[in-house]
Amino acid sequence: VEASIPEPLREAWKKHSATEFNTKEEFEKDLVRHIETTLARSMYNCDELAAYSGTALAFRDRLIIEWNKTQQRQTFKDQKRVYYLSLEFLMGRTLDNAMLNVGLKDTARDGLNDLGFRIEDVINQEHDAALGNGGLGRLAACFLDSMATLNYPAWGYGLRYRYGIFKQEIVNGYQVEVPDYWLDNNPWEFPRHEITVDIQFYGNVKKYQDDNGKISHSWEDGEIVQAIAYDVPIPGYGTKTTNNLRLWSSKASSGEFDFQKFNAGDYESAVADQQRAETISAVLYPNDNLERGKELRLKQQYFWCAASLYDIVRRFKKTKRAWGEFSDQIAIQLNDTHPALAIVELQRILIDKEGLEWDEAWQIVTKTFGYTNHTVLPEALEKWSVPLMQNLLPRHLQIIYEINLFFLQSVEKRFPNDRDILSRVSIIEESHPKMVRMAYLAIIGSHKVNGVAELHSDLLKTTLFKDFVKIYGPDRFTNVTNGITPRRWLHQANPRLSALIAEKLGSYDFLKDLTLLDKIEAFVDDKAFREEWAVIKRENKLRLAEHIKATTGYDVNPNALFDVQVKRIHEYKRQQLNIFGVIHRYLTIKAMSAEEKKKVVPRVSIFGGKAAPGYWMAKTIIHLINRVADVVNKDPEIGDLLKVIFIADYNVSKAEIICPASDISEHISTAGTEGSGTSNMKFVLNGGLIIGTCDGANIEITREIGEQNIFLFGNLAEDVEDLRHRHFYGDFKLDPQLERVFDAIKDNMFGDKADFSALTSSIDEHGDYYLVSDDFNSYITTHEMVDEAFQNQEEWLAKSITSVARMGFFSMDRVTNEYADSIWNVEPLNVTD
Ligand code: C3B
Repeated sequence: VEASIPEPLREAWKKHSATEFNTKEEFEKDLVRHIETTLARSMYNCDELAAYSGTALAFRDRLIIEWNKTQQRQTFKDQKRVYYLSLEFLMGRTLDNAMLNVGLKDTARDGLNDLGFRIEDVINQEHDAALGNGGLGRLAACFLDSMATLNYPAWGYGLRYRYGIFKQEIVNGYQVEVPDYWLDNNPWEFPRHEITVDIQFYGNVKKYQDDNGKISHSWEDGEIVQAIAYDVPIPGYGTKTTNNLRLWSSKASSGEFDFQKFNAGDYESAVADQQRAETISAVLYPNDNLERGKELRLKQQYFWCAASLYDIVRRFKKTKRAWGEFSDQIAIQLNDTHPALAIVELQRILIDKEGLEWDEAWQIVTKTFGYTNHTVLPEALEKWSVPLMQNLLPRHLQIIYEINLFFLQSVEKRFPNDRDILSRVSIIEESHPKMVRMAYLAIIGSHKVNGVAELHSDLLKTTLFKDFVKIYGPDRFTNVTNGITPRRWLHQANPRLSALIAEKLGSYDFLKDLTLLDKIEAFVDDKAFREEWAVIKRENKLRLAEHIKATTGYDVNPNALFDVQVKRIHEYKRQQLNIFGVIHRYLTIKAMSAEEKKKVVPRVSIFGGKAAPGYWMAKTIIHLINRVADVVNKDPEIGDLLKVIFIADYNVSKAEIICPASDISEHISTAGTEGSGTSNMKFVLNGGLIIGTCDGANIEITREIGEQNIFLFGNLAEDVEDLRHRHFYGDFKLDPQLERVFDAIKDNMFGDKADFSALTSSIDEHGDYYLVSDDFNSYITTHEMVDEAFQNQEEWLAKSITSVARMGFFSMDRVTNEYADSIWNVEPLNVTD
């Protein structure tokens, strides 16, 4: 359908085209209009939530005007585009970020003030958009911010979950999960009821032969579910570019299926079908670094891949280009293997729907896709059972077998004498049932595979994907070390530090080129600057102390050393090591004389993070932290010397309060297990020091900021296998100081020891897979060094300033440019008007 207005009538349109507010007056006008009309409220009936909604709507108008222009510009210029496929986008709040990115936060502050509101209260009304679990989802959100800021023509594609990650409550020290229904009052999405795609499941494959003997396949019958697009505008910082995040929502198809049932008078069953269809996009799976192989999850993956590819292909076909140009126009990045089916789906579209030959299609496919691996943990690597896939996606399974056949034939040709290699690299694992190895499919179907930090990418090449390096050569594998957006993680989270830096550097240009931060190193000895730096840290600690008081009831001393570990709870991230260290500290202080106690550096140990609902060990760790907090915080012998805090429901907006308030933060995964980590970067960028293992991006952070500015401890990745081996053969003695900790736990000091026996026995009886005991001594010794360093506040400050100055490398903008150059081959779009 031609929906474009004929040329002669366009003058009338242009005359009335929507305009953007720029001044305080104009903002107030838009705000009041939205409150009085869109929201049907008035000055007699306007609470902070209504003020939030009105402000959000006013800014949304601005975003959508720029969104429209950006999309027109991108269509007109018709350059190569990037599509970022991610099952998770952990966006957090939007309003504050939108105000800062379009440069109108001060205008809004003044306007809201005139109308009776404080901007902070208004901002705090917003519900986080929490469509992700942790690092992987937050990285996708940082990508969107950077791609828009750097003017790349780029879209994100994801799922519009009705329920994001659950809300965590702590009841009697236990985690309780509460559903997060977040869509009420969400002004940031635009339903596109006109953009729908029918997605097929189940059914069977028929083979046809035409008069020339050519074979074709057709996927028939089964059931159809409809995908509806919801668009979220993504404004860049200091640019007019406003990109798009398209999220798909599922609905029953309005096609023949229900009609048959309606006609048969089967209303109830028709409604049940409707509900079944809607469950596809109902809920985000709450596992971080863990795959469970549930059919509904596979449905989600295919639903989202198929809808996104249909959309991408439709847009490409409008340009009337030849298929051979597809990969010159389109780059698709796979955020982990979750979207690996997109590879198969594109091949299916090209051969079954568009009639291309296999080889031509496969060339297009492999030139289009890039695959990012985020973890080497075996339990996180996706495998789907062949029978399950056969039932749900019969044609796709055929194509996977075909891809595998051609691949294995080529391998056999190259390595005719290597029998084993074929079974090792086969996409199909010969187990019972057989499994489809999604990572292998992703490698074979992409032209580039990258890890997310140097160590991680090296480990991929030497362990997990070793055979593929042999087959394809080392050039297919590369590293792009992760980063974070300085807009949210410095400017928005820590406005005073950002302002201080801007004052010294003469502008906020560092927010667009973070390497400019190096200029603040010149001020490291400037007394006034140092003082301001210290004041800002103190105020950020006070803000966190208020949050702690309001949410836990505990008072914490802002002069104490704030020691923070916030991230998903996982054995490999070793929150257990931290809490055992806290118990060690507690026992040590309790054994001290009054004189000795005077020398203790007061500490607040702060934890936060969610455990996957079915991950019992992680839940046990949360329970232990809360029990220790109960005992320690109420012990009169301890007073201010030690406090233990568990912050419930850690999320993006809480991270914005926590990151600027740390003195030291913990990034203490067993060496070789953390892909990169990104909160390590957030803490250092906010002037906190870190204690960490030689793992993930910690290693590159050390290289950038200097070893004298970081507290490293523990065994190295290269020694892990050996150590585990020794445990396995019983050549192992529990660290004596850890034994003292375990004795306290087994003495019921923190409640019934039985509650924690699985946790302690995993270490002292069952092989200590995460090497807690092996690293315990060096961990507590290093913490003693932290205490000592903290007593010299002047040196501590110098470390803090120097580290921030050297963090330029970890900007997401550097990351995005590296992907653009070395994987996507796309150029930013020149935004001149
Ligand atoms: C995470 C990794 O665990 C982190 O080390 C890494 O920084 C981020 O991805 C981003 O690259 N990750 C995750 O959050 N979920 C997974 N399923 C796998 C990795």
